[in-house]
Amino acid sequence: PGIHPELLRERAAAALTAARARTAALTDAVSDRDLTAQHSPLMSPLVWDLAHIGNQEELWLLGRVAGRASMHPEINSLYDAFEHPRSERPKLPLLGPEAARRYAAEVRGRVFALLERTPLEGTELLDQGFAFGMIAQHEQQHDETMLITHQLRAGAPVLAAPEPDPPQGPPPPAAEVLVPGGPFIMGTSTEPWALDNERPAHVRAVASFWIDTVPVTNAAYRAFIADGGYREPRWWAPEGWEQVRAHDIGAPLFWHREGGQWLRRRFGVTEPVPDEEPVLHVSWYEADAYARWAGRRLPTEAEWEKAARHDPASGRSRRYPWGDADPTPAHANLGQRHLRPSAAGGYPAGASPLGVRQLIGDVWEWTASDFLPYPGFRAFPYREYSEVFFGPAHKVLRGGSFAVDPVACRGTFRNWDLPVRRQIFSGFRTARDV
Ligand code: AVJ
Ligand code: FE
Repeated sequence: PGIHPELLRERAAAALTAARARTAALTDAVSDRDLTAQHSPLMSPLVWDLAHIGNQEELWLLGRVAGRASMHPEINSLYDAFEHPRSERPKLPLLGPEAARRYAAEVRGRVFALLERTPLEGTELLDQGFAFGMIAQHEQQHDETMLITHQLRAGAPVLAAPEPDPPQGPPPPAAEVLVPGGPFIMGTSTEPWALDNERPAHVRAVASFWIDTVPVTNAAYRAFIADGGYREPRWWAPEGWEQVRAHDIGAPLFWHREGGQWLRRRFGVTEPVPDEEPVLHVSWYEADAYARWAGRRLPTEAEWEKAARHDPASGRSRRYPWGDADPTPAHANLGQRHLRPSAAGGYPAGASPLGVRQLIGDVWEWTASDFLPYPGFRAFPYREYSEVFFGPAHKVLRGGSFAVDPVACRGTFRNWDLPVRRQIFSGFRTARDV
């Protein structure tokens, strides 16, 4: 039974509109000078993300779907992420803030007209509104990237959001959960807007393992620091140890010590590091070293997904840990409703069938696994989304952070990055063999 075409159209329009509201909030919050400045060589100027969002939307929806010629062919190469590394983007003849806003708005106006009269079926790209959903997810992904740029920006705070509630409901009964070994269904062949790397659904077996009920907290991570974790090469992968020594790293990014206390800077505010919050802004190497110090290890990607989706009662894999229903604020901390992760131990309504908590939202969780294609993978609709990143250079992150919009978050969603990266909203949980 297909979804009613008008409902699909409404969903696509709502997803595009929500993404643009977030883009506007992130880019209207700062001056033109801040939009064109480079706040870190790791990031693009915000004004690049803004026009890149419009350009990808133009290329895919007006170009590939509607078959129209480029509005401004000369700018396409400026906004091709593969032609210019982030560190060089400020030197490009980019559209200025007003021109970038106007361009993105003009594309959007034409896209809404297209959506009105395009059947959401007939081709793989249009099926169930996929191309429109892909573009809404792309914009939300860049909104998270822009939020990372905001976090790296110096100066007074410009963003605000309510604090998350303290944990609601009963605390988890135990610190770790036993996930029984055996096969489960990993990935998806039915989720309409799932991206190519999440496909196809396939059977994967894992051995029984224990996994942390909640992500590793700042308090737990501080014990690793206090125990000299950053001074002990035996806990570290060789490249991680090299990074620690070369950059004199001794704590997560944005932490510093003052008067015997750990403080951290968060969107322009300095505050004591909160004990019960999941640790944030750690590299894969830091996560891996902590786990080794704790006598544990990172979960593999398959273990993470089995813990998150497998329902032992039915043998099915769920869309989310709590079931197939779309996320609500009771399930998970998503969508930049807050500017930080929620304390560990909340969201009982978002628990998996076995009782694992906060798998979705709060912090991206590093896994032990390299980013690799599933058996039967097919690049769609372009090789540069996933395929060119497959291999041992990138590690997989799962679950999504507080900065991920629900449209770009599912039990099957896969993120990836270099193991040295720590400006992303990354944390982790640990596991152990039985
Ligand atoms: C999936 C988050 C790794 O931002 O590099 C954005 C998403 N791809 N534009 C990224 C993406 C093309 C991608 N990540
Ligand atoms: Fe992009």
